Amino acid sequence: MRSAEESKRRFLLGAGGLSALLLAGCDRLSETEWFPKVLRTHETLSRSVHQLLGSRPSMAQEFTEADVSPFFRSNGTSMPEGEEYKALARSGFANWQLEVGGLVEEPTKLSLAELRAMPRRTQITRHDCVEGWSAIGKWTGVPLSNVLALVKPRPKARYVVFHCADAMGGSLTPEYYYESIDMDDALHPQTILAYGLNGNDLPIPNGAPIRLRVERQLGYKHAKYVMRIELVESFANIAGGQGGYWEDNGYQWYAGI
Ligand SMILES: Nc1nc2c(c(=O)[nH]1)N[C@H]1C(S)=C(S)[C@@H](COP(=O)(O)O)O[C@H]1N2
Ligand SMILES: [Mo]
Repeated sequence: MRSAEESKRRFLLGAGGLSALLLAGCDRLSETEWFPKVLRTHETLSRSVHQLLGSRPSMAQEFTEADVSPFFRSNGTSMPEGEEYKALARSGFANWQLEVGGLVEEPTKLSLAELRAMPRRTQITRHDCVEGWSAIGKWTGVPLSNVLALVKPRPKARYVVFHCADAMGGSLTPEYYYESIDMDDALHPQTILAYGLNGNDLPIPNGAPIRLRVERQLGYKHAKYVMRIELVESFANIAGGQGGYWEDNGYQWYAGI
């Protein structure tokens, strides 16, 4: 069995900054019997810490034009492999359609032009990657809440899953990048499907034609190359069952900043 100290270290490594900060002062907790057991369900603890203290901030900080980073680097996939995506990219995504389905009354497909015609929001925010870099960008897109209003989520829908175009390397059967958020983040005003970065079309290295911005969470939650959105009651039966590609590889599901 893992020692309590080891469990705590692992948790701190995986947790968002705030939970880490809070738990840093919790040495005595780690000596109690129940603490290591709770740690086995990292996600539950991380989430309940946030809920208990009401610490999911209401809005992520927004910045000014002067703060925008001169270059917004790319991380992870910078060009999805696969002919289907490449063909879409060649057409300037004119033939691309976002599929929205799952637990909704009215599943639909939306073209880029249709998304651009919907209400839009522009926000200047800081992106924090767990690998240790940050960048400030100006994002423009359609609030996810507007897209959800269109398809009418069924009462059972609890999570929104984003299925991406890029297969991650290293295995025989392709594992596509995916991510998920709960309804609280899905309906949040700063949660947008971004098609613009710094006043231009979203570049391919940053997720064209659309990528998720979910500003109260860390970089890996911001799914790029989103092809399909699925509303679900549980993500237990999707890929590794942990709610995201990196989550299936040990990262926290709730990656609060
Ligand atoms: N589809 C997809 N989305 C992704 C990734 C990826 O590899 N594929 N990388 C994630 C990570 S770890 C980060 S930090 C951000 C990077 O966004 P950027 O390329 O615009 O910097 O995208 C996230 N979303
Ligand atoms: Mo990241």
